[in-house]
Amino acid sequence: MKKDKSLKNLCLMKKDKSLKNLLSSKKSQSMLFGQSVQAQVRQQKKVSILNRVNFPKDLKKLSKSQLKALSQEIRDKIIEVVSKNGGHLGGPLGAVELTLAVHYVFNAPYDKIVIDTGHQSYPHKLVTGRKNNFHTLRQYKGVCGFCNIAESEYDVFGAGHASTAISAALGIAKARDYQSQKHKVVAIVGDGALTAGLAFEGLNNTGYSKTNILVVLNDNRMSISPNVGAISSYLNKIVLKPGYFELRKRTRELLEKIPGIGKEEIDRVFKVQERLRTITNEGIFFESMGFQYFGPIDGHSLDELIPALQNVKNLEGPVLLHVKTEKGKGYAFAEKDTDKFHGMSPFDPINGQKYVATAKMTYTDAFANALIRIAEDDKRIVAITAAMKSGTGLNKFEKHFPERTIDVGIAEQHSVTFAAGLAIAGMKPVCAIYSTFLQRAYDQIIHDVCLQNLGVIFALDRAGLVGDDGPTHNGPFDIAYFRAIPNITIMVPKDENELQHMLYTATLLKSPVSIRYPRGNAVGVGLDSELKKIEIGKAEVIKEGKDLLILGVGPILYDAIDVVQEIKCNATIINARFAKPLDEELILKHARKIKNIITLEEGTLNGGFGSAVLELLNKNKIKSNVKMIGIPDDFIEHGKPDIQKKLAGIDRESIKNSIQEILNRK
Ligand SMILES: Cc1ncc(C[n+]2csc(CCOP(=O)(O)OP(=O)(O)O)c2C)c(N)n1
Repeated sequence: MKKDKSLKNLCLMKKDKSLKNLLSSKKSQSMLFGQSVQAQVRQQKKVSILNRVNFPKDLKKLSKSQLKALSQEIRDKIIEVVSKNGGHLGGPLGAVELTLAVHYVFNAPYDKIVIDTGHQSYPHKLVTGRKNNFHTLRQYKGVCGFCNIAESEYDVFGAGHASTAISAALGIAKARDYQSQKHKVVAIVGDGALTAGLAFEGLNNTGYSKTNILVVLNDNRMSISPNVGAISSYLNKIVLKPGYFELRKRTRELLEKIPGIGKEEIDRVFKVQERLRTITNEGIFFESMGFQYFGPIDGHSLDELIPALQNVKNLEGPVLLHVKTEKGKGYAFAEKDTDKFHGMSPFDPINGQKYVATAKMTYTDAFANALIRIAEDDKRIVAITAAMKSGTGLNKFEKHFPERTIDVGIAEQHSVTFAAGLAIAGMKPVCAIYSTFLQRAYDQIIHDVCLQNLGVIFALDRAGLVGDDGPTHNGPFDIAYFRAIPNITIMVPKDENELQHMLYTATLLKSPVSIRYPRGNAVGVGLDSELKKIEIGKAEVIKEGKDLLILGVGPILYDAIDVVQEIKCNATIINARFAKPLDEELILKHARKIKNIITLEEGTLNGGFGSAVLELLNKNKIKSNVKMIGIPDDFIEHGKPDIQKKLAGIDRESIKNSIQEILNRK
């Protein structure tokens, strides 16, 4: 009671201060403990500017001080919604002023604002017509967590994977020029995204093309973990230039007042001054790439951002504006623990703690623990991540083997060829990459690893459907894309115990291996204390019955086991374990006896495990009733995993229906 009263007083005293200011101050956090964010937000609404802002045109009516107040409200809104729904936090909080300034200076949707990756697009969504639905963020049929062209004309280019913005923006700018249009094109890119080859390819082509385009580099020195690599070190050396653009603007105004000096002469003076400045400063890297470089400026100061953007808006050719921001800006917990607050499951905004503690073992944990065990004995093991150390569990591995943990940045392609180099020279590299992100490295997998039959292990986390992040992050394709390539062994563990044995087995091979496992909690079967070698291409018979043959890979088998028990179906269930090579002998033996067959996988049906079974049956002229259960030829939209599974037809109910349907076939 007493606490509540003091809280109330505090809020009244600080009525003019925003919720964010209150939350940012450590002292206030403890005093605020117990007051719901909703209550604080309600209080905010009394003077809400956000209430009056729906589209970028509304921003242009605001004064600078109103824009500053709006930044706070946007932060409050993001914290409120992400704390309930889960989502990205650090990136969006760090991009608030930058987003407002860009929309203040440019005229979207006429001008095209391309946002890289899109996880930091929440402020953009809030001021481009999606404020009233923002509470549905990442929910099924709700606002998407990334930019999505189907959602809004302000989302110029869809993303989710990093580093595409420069190339896409160049394409958009070129199309504008071909069609004699006049709008501006802006790409907003993070320093993390700049570590990808694709971003460099984009810079290279853009700088050379001389096209009118603005790249805004949002440099917060963070990827998900601290950013790594030479480009990151280079950017860190470039120091802020406070007040530079304001000074420039004032100088111009002064010069314009002097009689006899025309606009052209002033422009010329500024151009020469700019050239001298960029020749001597560290922006020389971008200058050498063909960009006019400006900055760095403080990305949280609207007083810096707005004049800077106005200044570069009408320049000819490729321009890069370097902006320094803080990830998690304005929310003390997110500022302090940037890695954790990059993306969050629902949490208490007052203390920053997640509501659901993950006490259960996840597949990621099982992978990391097994790799640590194996690496203790096998000194050849090197673990590679492409900027996803915590997501892949390699942060744990790094604690044991820092010198054998390598973060290459957002550089999946490089990571695979780098691994190929390690393998050819006697090491045993393990590329721990999400299924969806490995798509980027397909040629490297074929050309650099599989063609040379090198012992690289691909540990594919988040294989299958991932839930709220949606189709950009779903990983349904890996079984199919790997199946097409000679020499590779595709392992699909049904649980965490099999995962550890498969990983161990993979390290004993001298050829490429992919092991795929889903997001989230493992089945909970426990772990054998001894690591076992599994015979390559050997399936496991889980249960024998005469009416139905269920052939599956992965944890989805447990759903089938449950369903079969529930409906008392007399089925043979086989854990195929390997999508390649198949245990042909065992499958054929059962397929010759049982006509009704169901294949099961949490992967695409196009060319996946079920296809492999069909090809085998066809090759051996076995005529069966086959029903394939897997992800259909579609991109499954964002929503909770159970909704996604239902949409894809791989939930228990769908499995049950499929079994009943095939058994009822005449
Ligand atoms: C190809 C690819 N690999 C990995 C990721 C996972 N990922 C999402 S955001 C992010 C960090 C991006 O850093 P930056 O561009 O600097 O944006 P910030 O979050 O710092 O604002 C990473 C690695 C991704 N989205 N795409």
